[in-house]
Amino acid sequence: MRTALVYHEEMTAARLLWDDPECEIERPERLTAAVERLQQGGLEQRCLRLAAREASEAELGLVHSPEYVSLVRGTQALSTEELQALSGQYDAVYFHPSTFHCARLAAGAALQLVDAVLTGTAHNGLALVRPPGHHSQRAAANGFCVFNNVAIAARHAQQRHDVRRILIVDWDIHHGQGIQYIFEDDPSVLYFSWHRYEHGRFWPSLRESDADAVGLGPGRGFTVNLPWNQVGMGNADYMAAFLHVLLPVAFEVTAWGPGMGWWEEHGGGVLCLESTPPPRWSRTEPCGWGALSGGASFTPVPGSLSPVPTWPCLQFDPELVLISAGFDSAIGDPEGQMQATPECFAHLTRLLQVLAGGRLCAVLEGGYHLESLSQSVCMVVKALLGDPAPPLSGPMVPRHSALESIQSVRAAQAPHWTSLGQQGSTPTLSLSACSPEKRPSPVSPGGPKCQAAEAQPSAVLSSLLDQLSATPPVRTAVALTAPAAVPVLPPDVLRQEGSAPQEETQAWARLHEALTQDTAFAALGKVLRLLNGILEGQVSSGIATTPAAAPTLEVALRQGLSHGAQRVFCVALGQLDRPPDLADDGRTLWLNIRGKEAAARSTFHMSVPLPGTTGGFLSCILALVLPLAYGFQPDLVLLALGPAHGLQDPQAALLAALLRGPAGGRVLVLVGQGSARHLVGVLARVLHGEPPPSLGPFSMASPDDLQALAHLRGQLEAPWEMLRVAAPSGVP
Ligand code: X5A
Ligand code: ZN
Repeated sequence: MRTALVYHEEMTAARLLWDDPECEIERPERLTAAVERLQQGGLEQRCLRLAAREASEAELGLVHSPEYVSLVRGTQALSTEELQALSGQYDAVYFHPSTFHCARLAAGAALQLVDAVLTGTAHNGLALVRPPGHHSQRAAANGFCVFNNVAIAARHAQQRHDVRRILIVDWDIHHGQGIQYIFEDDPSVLYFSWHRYEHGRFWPSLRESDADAVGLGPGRGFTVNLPWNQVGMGNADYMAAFLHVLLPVAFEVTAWGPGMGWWEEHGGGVLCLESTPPPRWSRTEPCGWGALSGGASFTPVPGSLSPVPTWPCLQFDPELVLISAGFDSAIGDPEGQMQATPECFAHLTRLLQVLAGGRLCAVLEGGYHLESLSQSVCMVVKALLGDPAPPLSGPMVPRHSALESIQSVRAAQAPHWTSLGQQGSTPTLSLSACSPEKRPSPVSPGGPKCQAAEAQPSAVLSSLLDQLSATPPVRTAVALTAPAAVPVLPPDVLRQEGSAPQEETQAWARLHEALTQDTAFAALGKVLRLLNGILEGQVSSGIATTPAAAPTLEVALRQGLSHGAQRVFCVALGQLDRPPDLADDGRTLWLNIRGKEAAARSTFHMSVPLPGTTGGFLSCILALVLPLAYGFQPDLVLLALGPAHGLQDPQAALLAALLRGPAGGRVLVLVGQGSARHLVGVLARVLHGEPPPSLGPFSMASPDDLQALAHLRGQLEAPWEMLRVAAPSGVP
């Protein structure tokens, strides 16, 4: 895992030369503090260090007008008075004689990062830059931003590296209206931004920052705005935004849904198989998907052959992900006034790493609380390096106002993305067996509905220091039963040969007849040893094979609960039943993915059918598995692939990769015998931090699949509020 860190000390040269309370927060110390913290945490040394270069004027011209570039060039020779006068012509901008140089270094750093990642020199990386970029426009500086670093990098990637689809994730707390304007009619760049909005009262107070601004012309649906209408948004709100808005859209490969047209490529044309024209046609150049055939006036006739080859591609599925990584969205920041803790940014990064084969480039934007900024930067770098993300603290209950925002952006985008088609829950009777009153209360602080407490920035920030160093020495271990079934493994994955002590294994084997058999017994010994390594913090995650998946899973669960785990999340695929005599005490959350029925048997025991399509499986992960996992806040995840689990390798890999998130990276995967050894290798690589393999072309969730998920959500969203995609009606 090679992570590039692009930086240049000269970017600290620009500073405010006069009194301006609005601009004084954008200071050189922002960069020095972040870099120093990376060094102290031993993180900088693990990165591939690249010194930033200046972007050329031609490169700046990818986004900015020549007149504007000349104007900024001219500021190098201006007096302080002249600089101040010019700055006053823009909103929240200051110029310094070194601004032109710094801003060219900032854009150049973004370009170098993209070059390193797209040539394979690095897998991912971070550029620490100032001035920031996302507010700047074709011919205007704005909001401390001079050149639009991320937009320039996106255009450069498309022109120089033949990358077509780029996702820009703007998690800065301000709306990057500059990026939005540059790409608003371009379907090849999907721009997602959340921002403090307060119904338009917060800077820059633009109508086009609201959720109903979705892009223009062919770019409709490729601008996704999530306005926060209250301050105080926290980890649960940010995670919900990614799970319920950004990721479904980012993964979507086609917007064809029931009742829409369906085309197939046929030699020189496209055969229309069903009628009903889709809302938009295929992408235009330079995306390389073929020319438009007739635009919006083209009405398909079933059975007819259209004259120009096209391909239905309202899709996303990025080839590169750029993050406008501002940390004014983190706790303590005076601009954002939000509550998300630094480790949240490790989780957001982790979620994005499953896209685009892991080609992820983060470029600094805002972030004005030096301590919060530095820690958040460290968390992103740790995630990029593949280290486990520290568990999220605080109650995982999205705020009412956050759910209203999520609901409104899903509604605004639903015409463009089938995966957002399912709006709020279908009202269902809540679980009678486990109404909130009768439900056993789980061990604090995890589980449903623990009480919200306002996090104190200083306390949160200092406790995080320890976590920077608390990473297990072994990241991934593999324990195999049959030596013949040895998969190809990355070199630093540990091959665990040893077993738990004989007496310990024997004691547990008494639980089940099947565990006393030779190979099952041997496998159990290895599983116990591996699990103990995880529970004691020597190993982060592991995979073990076993011929007796069901009883071995039960032992692993019981051992986990009796050896320090407060809460264990079990995800069981295929024929694996929850042990009937397991206490339903809130310490185990058991999810079966198999069979026919979507059913919540209790708050802590549920099953969902394995969807028939990859798109359905994806929806199941994003809409159900991860919200439950993050809501439960387990300290151990057990993922078991039992007989007839039905998963393709890339699906299993995606699930395992994403399950590294919720429990501090502590995941044990049990693979039943009969699964190909290839699967073990694939799983080992993702647990080790490699990006999961591409899902390939796939069909979106069927209406039945989505119905099953909505049904479960209706049953479960009262206790598991991370499942909500809309604000509950009636309650303010
Ligand atoms: C990059 C960034 C904020 C400008 C705020 C002006 N700009 N009030 O965070
Ligand atoms: Zn900002």
